[in-house]
Amino acid sequence: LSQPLSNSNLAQNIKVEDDRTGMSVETLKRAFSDNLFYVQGKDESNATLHDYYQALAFTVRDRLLHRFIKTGRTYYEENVKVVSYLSAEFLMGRHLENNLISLGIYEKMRQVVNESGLEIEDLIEQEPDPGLGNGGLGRLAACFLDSLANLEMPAIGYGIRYEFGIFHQALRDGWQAEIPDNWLMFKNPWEIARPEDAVEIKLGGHTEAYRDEKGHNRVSWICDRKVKAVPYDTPVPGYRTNTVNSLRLWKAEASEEFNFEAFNAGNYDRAVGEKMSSETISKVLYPNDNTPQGKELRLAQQYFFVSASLQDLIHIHLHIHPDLTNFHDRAAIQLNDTHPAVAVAELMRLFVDEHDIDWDQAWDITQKTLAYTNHTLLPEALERWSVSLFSRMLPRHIEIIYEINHRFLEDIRTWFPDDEELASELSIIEEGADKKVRMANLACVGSHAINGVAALHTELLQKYTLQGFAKLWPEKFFNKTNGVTPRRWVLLSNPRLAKLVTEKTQSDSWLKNLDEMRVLEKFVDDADFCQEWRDIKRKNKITLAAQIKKLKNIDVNVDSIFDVLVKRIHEYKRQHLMVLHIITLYNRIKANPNIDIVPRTFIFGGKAAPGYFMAKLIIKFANAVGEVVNKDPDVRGRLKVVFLPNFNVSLGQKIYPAADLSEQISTAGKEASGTGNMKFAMNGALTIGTLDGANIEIREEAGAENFFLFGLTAEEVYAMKAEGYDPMSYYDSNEELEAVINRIAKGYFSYGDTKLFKPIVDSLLYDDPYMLLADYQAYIDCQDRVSETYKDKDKWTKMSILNSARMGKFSSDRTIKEYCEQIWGIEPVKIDIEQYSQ
Ligand code: B1H
Repeated sequence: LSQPLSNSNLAQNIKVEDDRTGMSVETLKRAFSDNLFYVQGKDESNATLHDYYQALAFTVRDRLLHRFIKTGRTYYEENVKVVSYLSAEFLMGRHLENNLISLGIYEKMRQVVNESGLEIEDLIEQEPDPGLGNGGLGRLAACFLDSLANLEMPAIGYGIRYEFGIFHQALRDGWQAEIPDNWLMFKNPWEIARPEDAVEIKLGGHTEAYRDEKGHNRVSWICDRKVKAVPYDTPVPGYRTNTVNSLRLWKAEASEEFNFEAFNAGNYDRAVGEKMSSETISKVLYPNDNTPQGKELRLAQQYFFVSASLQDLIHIHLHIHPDLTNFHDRAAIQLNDTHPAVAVAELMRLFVDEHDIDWDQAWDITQKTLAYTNHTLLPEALERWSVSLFSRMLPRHIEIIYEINHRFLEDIRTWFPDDEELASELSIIEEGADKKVRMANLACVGSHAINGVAALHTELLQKYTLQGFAKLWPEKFFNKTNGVTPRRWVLLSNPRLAKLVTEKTQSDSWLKNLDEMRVLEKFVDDADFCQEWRDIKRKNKITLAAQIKKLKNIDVNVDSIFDVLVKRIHEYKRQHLMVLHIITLYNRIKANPNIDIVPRTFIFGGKAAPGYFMAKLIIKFANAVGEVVNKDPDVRGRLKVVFLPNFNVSLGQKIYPAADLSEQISTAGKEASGTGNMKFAMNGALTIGTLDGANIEIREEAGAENFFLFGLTAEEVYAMKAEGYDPMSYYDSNEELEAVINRIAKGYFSYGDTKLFKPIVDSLLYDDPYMLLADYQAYIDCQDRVSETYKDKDKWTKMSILNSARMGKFSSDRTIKEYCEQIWGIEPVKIDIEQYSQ
């Protein structure tokens, strides 16, 4: 999977050798059995697979630690500027395999494990997939941390150590069932608790004005609750570098002080109750993607991790510097969406109330420090907190927000004297019976940089969602097209492809510079290479087929098109459009059982938010159609439908490399970027997609002739909506579509029950907010072109190679370099290990 360290041309600067750091097979072997004995308290006679996993994990962790410690010390001693990535989600995926490849000891460890009569893959499978995120936004944060360490950039990730991550999805009778994800049940070998760095977080209460000894008017916040935030650090290594950055996640615990008070008052019950209610703050990840949950506890989570992280940063700064006036020169803080946007108010509170900096200077430092990434165009996804809830929980912050808003609107009224409409559009407070704090407006006003996550998305943000701000401060706006890490998404998930690329490029440096994959272009007419390329895809499909057999007991044809749609379930992502295509093909077969059809395996995966009725019904719909299609003898195995349960990072690693066709079929203008689209294309899948999000840029890079494009453009969608969109007219004028809808409506996929899928049918016919019917025929025609093309093996192979070869732009390394240069002002820092080990 990866070359031994000594053979790598990237590893020359890693030279450390002692009992806990040594990389020789002999040392690794000794460490492995030592850890089994002394950490797990087991030996070969009674160790479980999980014990072996733990022993292996600790063996690897030991080898990260000196780099980890040295990295932190270097940042501190050299007093460098560090970027903090604040995110409510980090969807890291399994650590063990990634850490093995980062250190370059995968093959040696395989040997060590084999000598114990075990397979390293079986131990890797023992690690729970840490699901501390919902989907693309959380996974992006993880790819960014990987790239930051790979590029040797000083960085820290700050988030929440949820005790329960995203739920485990089971499918029962085709319906989603949610099972709690108790990922910390066994010890987590990758985290190190740092209780000595705990900070106090205040909540609730009221504020009081007072005059300080210098005669200044000040405000103090008298809270009615305190919780303790305890940090847990997880090492984040770069690929073959000495840099090991930190992901610092906060766990909520009862504050000793408050507990003690209740306890002393003889109120043991209250003390215990308080402890439990404090700990609920970091108990569970809210499982919504692209729709915020306006729950009190969610706001508490946001404030909790933001306050803890900012206090931590200020504390570190004051260790080195006499005051905070140069804070922005040493810290860049990125807000991953508005989930941490309360940072604007909290940083002001810390500066003004706690550190006695005057308002204007505090505001200047705040703006220079913060930057905001927007991830969505869906209006319903923009976070707005009710002022009354906000005031109850954060009474000082609401005052600060009103003050920020007051000063901001005064400026607006000076610059645009007669434009009250502009003032009310830009106001951080939405007026009305139930006043709201608009978190996106707060983030825009408090940041020096605002960015979207793909070219189209940034354009639409400036034109619509944030147009007032874009007109006011055009210089604040940036586009930073997303990317994904080729370490996890090519090397780890597709070792066969990685090996071929390394052979052909005669180096593994493409993993650090994905543009080097372009070299593959020169092999597109090399018949042997093309055969190798097909063999790899086929082997990956066989591996996935085995997984499908294991999980679903369905036999699939590995020579069929693996047509894949995996992502969170959402109406705008249009999973049900793919189901309409399946039914279309099914109808063609039913009408003419001998019809010539290119065999397809339709693979779905994705979780629905537990409270999202339509999304859950779409899961049931895909499963119900699959059940009918899979068992109909007329189909003769030419179509198979598989819904893989519990799509997550580790399942993704098995799916992307086995896909022939990547479905990226959101309504144009709805998907901010997408990142799965990039993972598929890197692994040689061809995309069928709309002109949405990063699809547009993927098509530009791959070449229009290597991309299956269909559907309305974003502008056409808006225009059609403005004119009055009538989905029924498509149904009335398209026989194939009519037959599809009728089959659903008549209960063919629901044992005659015409009610079950009525919400889907009605939504499509009478409303169709995501315009499936408008795009239906274009999609079907495009799918017919896909099938035709697939018959021409040489052509398909060539298109596949060119897709992989041309995805260099979508390495998160490129994205991170742009953020570092244009937004954060961060530069690489070399970590010298030799010096440390003496
Ligand atoms: C994305 C979210 C999101 N955009 C709210 N917005 C959440 C919003 O728990 N919440 O409240 C959770 C997630 N997630 C995704 O971000 C976009 O839909 C993708 O298009 C994009 O690729 C990804 C990363 O930028």
